[in-house]
Amino acid sequence: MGMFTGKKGMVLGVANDFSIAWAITRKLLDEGAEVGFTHLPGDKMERRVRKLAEPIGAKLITSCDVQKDEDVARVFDEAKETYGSLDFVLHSIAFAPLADLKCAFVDSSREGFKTAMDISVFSLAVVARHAARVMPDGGSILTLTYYGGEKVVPGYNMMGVCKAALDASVKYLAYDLGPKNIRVNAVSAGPVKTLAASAVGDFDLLSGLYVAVAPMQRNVTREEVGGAGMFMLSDLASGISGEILHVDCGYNVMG
Ligand code: 0WD
Repeated sequence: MGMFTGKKGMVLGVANDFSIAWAITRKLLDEGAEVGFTHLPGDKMERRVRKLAEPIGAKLITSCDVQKDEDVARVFDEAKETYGSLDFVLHSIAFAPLADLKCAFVDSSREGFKTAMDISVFSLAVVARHAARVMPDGGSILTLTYYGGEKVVPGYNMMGVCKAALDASVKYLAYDLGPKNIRVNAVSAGPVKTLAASAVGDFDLLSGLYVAVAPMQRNVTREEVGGAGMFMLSDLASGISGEILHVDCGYNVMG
């Protein structure tokens, strides 16, 4: 019997099998979880997610643009119909327009900032609000953040400001939902090569920096981020809420 036997959850943010959300999902599946998925609207995005979700027998695969309140509400209505209730939700979503991601924060656009904050930060609050409706016995909500929200990481630009706001959101949501026995946490992952990462700065330069600076002198693996994410969603972490767990080979402790 696995740690997640009999437990059900929704995963938002699988783009392909390189996605951090997929690495966490695999660990959840290993432990016996039942998982439903959302994908961005559009045939291409749906096909990508179905390719991964159908072989594992996912009962719910549905579209969701987190910028639309009605989409998020519908996802959790469908989750209730499909699963009755949920034990966990993984929010592994971030976006900023490429032009704003690539330029210095000082030069970024107002529209780009609104979009990036809406998708990468506020969506966690909306997801948590609707997820809470289908977690009558409590639950665990996890998001993904990055050190660039704590300290300046050259090239992370606008997304660093978003992650700072996301980290604060985790703490306020943990406070809001704690009385319902719903935990809200984040895993702060070191660089992992994914679609989203390829849009951020110079990935090879950044991962080289981790090898040079991190106490463990290497980069974190996808599997390690997956395992830590699974842990935070599991009952083993039942006393942890409002936490930003660094899974970065120790990089964050260096001055
Ligand atoms: O090194 C890394 N890859 C790190 C990533 C280090 C630390 C943190 N993270 C974070 C990211 O900032 C993000 O919050 O992990 C999270 C997941 O990122 P990922 O796994 O690196 O990236 P990816 O596989 O691209 O998944 C992000 C997904 C989108 O994929 P694409 O690339 O197609 O945009 O976020 C989803 C989408 O599936 N997404 C949305 N979902 C719903 N509504 C929306 C939206 N409006 N926009 C993006």
